[in-house]
Amino acid sequence: MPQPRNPAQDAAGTSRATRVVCTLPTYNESENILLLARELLALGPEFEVLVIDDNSPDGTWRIVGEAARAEPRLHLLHRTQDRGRGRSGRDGFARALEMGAGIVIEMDADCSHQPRFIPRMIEVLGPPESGCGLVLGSRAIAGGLDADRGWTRRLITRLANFYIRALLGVRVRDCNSGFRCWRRSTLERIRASEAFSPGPAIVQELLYKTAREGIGIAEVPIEFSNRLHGQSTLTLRTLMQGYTAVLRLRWLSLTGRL
Ligand SMILES: Nc1nc2c(ncn2[C@@H]2O[C@H](COP(=O)(O)OP(=O)(O)OP(=O)(O)O)[C@@H](O)[C@H]2O)c(=O)[nH]1
Ligand SMILES: [Mg+2]
Repeated sequence: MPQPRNPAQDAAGTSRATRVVCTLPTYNESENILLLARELLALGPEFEVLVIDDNSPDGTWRIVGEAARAEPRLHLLHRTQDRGRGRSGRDGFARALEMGAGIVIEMDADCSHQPRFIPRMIEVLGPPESGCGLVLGSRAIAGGLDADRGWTRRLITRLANFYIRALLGVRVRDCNSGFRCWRRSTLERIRASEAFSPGPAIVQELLYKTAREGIGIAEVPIEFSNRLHGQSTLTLRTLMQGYTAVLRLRWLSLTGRL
C-alpha cells in the first residue's frame, strides 16, 4: 500500500519529509516565545524553530538559549549589533538556508500568527512543479479575519494595501502579511539573505522581488489575533518609514537598480 504523503514531503518533491524552518524575529517576546515555539515543534518532526533575537532587554535570547539546550529542534541566532526587524529577517533567512530548509515559514513571535494555519499553507505551496513559490497567510481574502483590531488599525492596513498594490503592481490582497511560507528556491532566487530593508519594509521588499521574478504567489485565509503579551514595536515613525520604503522600491525598480 502506498504510504500517505505529508504536504511538506510533496512540497519538496522527495520521499523524505523536507525540513521546515520557522523563523521568528524577536524583540522583547519573553512571554510569548516558548508558547509559540512549542506549538510549532508539535506540528511534526520535520519542523525546526529559529529565533532571531536582537539582544532583547527582557532576556528573550536567554530564555530561548536555555530551552534550546534541551530541545535540538530549537535554535537561537543572537544578534548584538544593527538591531532591526528587516536585518533580523535577512539573517534568519540566511541561517535557515544554511540549516538545509526546504521550506521556510516566516512569522511574528507575538502569537498573532497561529501555527494551526501552517499545514494548509504548505499544502497550497504544493510540489516544486506547482508553479507556486510563496504562500501568504492572508487576512484580506474570503475566510480571513482581522477581527481583534480596532477599525483605525484595520483602515490603515487597507489603505496600505491599496497603496502598495497601486505603486508596486503586485496582485495580492494582503501585501503586509508577515506570515509567509517560502519555498527554498524562491528565497535563493530573490537573494533574501541580501535584503536591504533594515526595518519591517523587508516584508514588501521580498514580496515585490518575488512578484517581479514571475514566481507564483498564493494566499491562504488566516485569522489574525492581537499580540498575546507585551508591547508593539510599531510607531507612527515606522509606519511612515514603511510608506517611503515602498516609494523607494518603485524608484529603484524604475531606475534599474533592483
Ligand atoms: N529581531 C528583531 N525582531 C523585531 C524587531 N522589531 C520587531 N521585531 C519582531 O517582529 C515581529 C513583529 O513586530 P510587532 O511589534 O509585533 O509589530 P506589528 O505586528 O507590526 O505590531 P502589533 O500588531 O502591534 O503587534 C515580532 O515578533 C517582534 O518581536 C527588531 O528590531 N529585531
Ligand atoms: Mg505583532
